[in-house]
Amino acid sequence: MTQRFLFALVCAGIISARGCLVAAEPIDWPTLDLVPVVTNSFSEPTTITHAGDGTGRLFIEEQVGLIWVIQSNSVLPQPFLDIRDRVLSEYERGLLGLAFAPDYKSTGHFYVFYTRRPDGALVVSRFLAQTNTGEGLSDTEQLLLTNSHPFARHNGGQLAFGPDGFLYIGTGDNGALGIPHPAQDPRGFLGKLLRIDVRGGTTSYAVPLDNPFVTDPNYAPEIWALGLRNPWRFSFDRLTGDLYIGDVGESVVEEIDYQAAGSPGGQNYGWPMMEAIHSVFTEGFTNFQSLTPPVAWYFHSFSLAAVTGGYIYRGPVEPRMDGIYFYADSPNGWVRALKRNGLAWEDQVLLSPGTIYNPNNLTNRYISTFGRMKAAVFIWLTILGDKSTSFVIRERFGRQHSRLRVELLKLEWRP
Ligand SMILES: [Ca+2]
Repeated sequence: MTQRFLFALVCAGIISARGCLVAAEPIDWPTLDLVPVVTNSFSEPTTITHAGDGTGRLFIEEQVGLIWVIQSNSVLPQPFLDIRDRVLSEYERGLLGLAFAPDYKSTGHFYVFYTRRPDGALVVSRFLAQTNTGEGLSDTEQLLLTNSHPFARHNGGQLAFGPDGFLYIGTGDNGALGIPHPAQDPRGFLGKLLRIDVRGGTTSYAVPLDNPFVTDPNYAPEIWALGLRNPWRFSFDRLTGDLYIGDVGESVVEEIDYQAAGSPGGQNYGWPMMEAIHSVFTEGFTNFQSLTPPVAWYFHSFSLAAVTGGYIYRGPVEPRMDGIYFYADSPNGWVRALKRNGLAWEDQVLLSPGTIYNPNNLTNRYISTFGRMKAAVFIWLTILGDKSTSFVIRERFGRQHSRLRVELLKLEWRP
């Protein structure tokens, strides 16, 4: 590894950002509160999103294969979609992603990511919602993409439409080493960010002509970026179109990857050769300059840690909240803020486990996922009843501990 690359890595990080670049004015970080949205408890929530149709509905996806609707702060009695008959839900597997088409209001199209029965393969499908009732129709499934995924770990699962109107899909590396490693295999879909064009709505999908590897016969043309381990939540800044990826680390470091709006794609985020500035499996690999390091990372001496990627807050009301990327560590229960300040990235823990919303004064909780609707950012907080088996959610997905409550909370600022 070259000195220059090392310097670039260190300067991009949280700890040394101020030391490497001349920072702008210090960031005036907000003081956060967490406000309950509904009193209902949910089971293994994986996704919080909205349809962009102006109805104000929040959609809550449960790992087992259900999608619920929250409207006016109450949960509707009937699920929006029930596909438990085809979802394999165990460990990290299940119904993991949901994205509504940008033209959902006129087409009724929405997309889900799940692991299927019985083999656990990754599936991305299109469904149709009934326009009069707004109910998703489970018998309208149109399979777009599948990929074998023999192990239960590292499925990825995020779906999101980019500002370019294309559907982005985050896949995990399957949790097993191999040659080539899945995340570096140019032909395979695992450990990648994929980008497809589903706008036709009738054919399965098309590959955008400006995908980075579309003319390279060695690559699957759907690949937008590679070298990811388990991108548990990526999101676009709805103002700028910048992309943030929370990539769950092995046992030492967790990271946030970044891609500026207008990027041509093709980034290699480094797994399994590197994670953050930490070398992992480098045998036979020398081209470290070709890797894109994260913009933020945190080391942990404890083995239980897993980043949960979140969202950028954009809203006119509170300037201190604007432009902050909120993310979390699921088993450690804190909420963290990342913000670009001039050329530097600054990072701050805004809610530590000691101050997090915790009416029962329990110490064991995790944050499984984030959501956003307009000028609001939401999190799931799971409060557990026992501490001894507090596995990382993506490692065990809550199958081995008793939980007292799973709460949907909104991030608010204290004036
Ligand atoms: Ca990486």
